Amino acid sequence: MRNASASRLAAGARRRSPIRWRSSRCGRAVAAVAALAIAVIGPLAASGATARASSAIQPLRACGDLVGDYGIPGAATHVTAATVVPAANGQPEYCDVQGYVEPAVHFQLKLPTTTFNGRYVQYGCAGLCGTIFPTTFPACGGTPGGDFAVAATDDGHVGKGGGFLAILDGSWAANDQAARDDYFYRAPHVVSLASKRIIAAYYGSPPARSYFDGCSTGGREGLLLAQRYPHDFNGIVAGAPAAFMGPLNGVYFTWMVRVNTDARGAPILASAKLPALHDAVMAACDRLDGLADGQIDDPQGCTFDPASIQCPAGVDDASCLTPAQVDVVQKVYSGPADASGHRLYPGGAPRGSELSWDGFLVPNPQFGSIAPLPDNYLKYLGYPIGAPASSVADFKFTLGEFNRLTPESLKGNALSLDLRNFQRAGGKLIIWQGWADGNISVFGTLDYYQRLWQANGGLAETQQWARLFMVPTLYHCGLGGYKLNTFDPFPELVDWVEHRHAPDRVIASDQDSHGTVLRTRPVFPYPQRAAYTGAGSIDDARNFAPAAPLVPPHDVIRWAGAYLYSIPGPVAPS
Ligand SMILES: [Ca+2]
Repeated sequence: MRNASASRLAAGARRRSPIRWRSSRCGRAVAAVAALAIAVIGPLAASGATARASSAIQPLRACGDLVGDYGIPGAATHVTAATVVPAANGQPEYCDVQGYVEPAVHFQLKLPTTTFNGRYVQYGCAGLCGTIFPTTFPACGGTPGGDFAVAATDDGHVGKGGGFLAILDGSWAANDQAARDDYFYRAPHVVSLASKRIIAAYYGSPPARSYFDGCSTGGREGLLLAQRYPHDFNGIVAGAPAAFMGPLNGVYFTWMVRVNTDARGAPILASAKLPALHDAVMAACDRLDGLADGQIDDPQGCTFDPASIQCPAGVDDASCLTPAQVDVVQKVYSGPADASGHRLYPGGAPRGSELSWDGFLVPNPQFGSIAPLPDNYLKYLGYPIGAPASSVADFKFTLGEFNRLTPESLKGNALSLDLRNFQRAGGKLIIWQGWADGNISVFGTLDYYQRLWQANGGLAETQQWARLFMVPTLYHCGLGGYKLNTFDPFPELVDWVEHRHAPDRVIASDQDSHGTVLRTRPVFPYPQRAAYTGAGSIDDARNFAPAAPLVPPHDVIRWAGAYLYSIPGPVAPS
């Protein structure tokens, strides 16, 4: 009962899950690339954090005593269970707190019993949420990690199917505006209030530092928290943010499914075609960044035309594309538009991302496709309750239908450019995304970031508190990549918040299934690029230096939703 799209969308949550295929970067990658990273960028946050491990904060009361009611204004909270879980598998002993914020925002909060150092991290969810993904403790400091209290939430509802299937279900939202609002904008905020209150009850004071780390929907939540609840978190990681609520879930995903569906409902482009397509893109564009190294560092310079591998008449094999398949690929690259060419989303899939389309817009016989997510969104969440709904099969790509999604979309969009209160509060924001993300368009993230710095005093000024890292070859939320496949800027965020060391690079790596590092590369704050120094291994990050972009960024895109950036969404009453 797996679904590739769901699991890819859940990648942000899985990054912290004990069931994921690799352990959290905060532990593993610090170990894996520590020597390299220290050589390149100096000691990580780990050094300072380790020093504090000896001053761990001890609980004031028994774990089980946390069960009860907490009268938090606007966030009445009930802890229904609190039990001690012994240390195991590199995780410290902790008090496992389970509860909910009224009406139904369920959460799990893990409180280390002997290693807490005053830090709190809350993880984002994925897709339409509806389940609490398992969490692990980041090991940025303490031994064996666990100096953070960690929490996660289902965002206020339980999705059908459980696990990864739950995040595709929207039926809970059909007639429940409160549940919609919890998903759109309330749940992560009220869980932060509840967690801080419970932490204070357990240890005697609320956390000294609070962090949020999410990807995909979790990335949307991260941006939204910085915009609407600027005092909840000191530092936020927003990966591959699903910031365009209606335009993404209602239009973009629907487009990706529909352009690849023929009149009989069958897919036009099949999985078997993707390797040849990707190989052709690489042959055309790998060298554009100056190195033929199996990675396209920045696909913006790549203008590969899929017509260049069109099959001869009468041929349809894995080495080439039929004219209909060429048309699909062109529409996937260009992104949603109406019949007149008006963009209904700021971009499409980047060149280089082709292999990650399998199980997303290209149905995989074993894993399915993304289709259930936009279908559930259009049927159950996308329109005001009582208004006519739509579906993937019926949606019309018109400006009228686009605008009909706006009233509900505004509640969940994370597109405001006014982050002044977050900035004034000293908040630090890291946005990141893989350049080969075939699920959520990188061009929307770039569009938002340029609008953000243009509205906040320019790029250099904005980089004092908000930085973007674009990671070559990485897929959605770091669930693999065609070369570099591992990236996690969370330790750098902690270092930024606690030591005012603004991250001037984050190391990405290519790791095999055993965790062996095959390549490291620095990722510099966008729009800087990594340039080979000309000496030493191209698999070693030390041999790359920051350089100006080959072409200055012009990332603002003219599209139908440009008016959305100036409309702040609602906040939860307190
Ligand atoms: Ca290259």
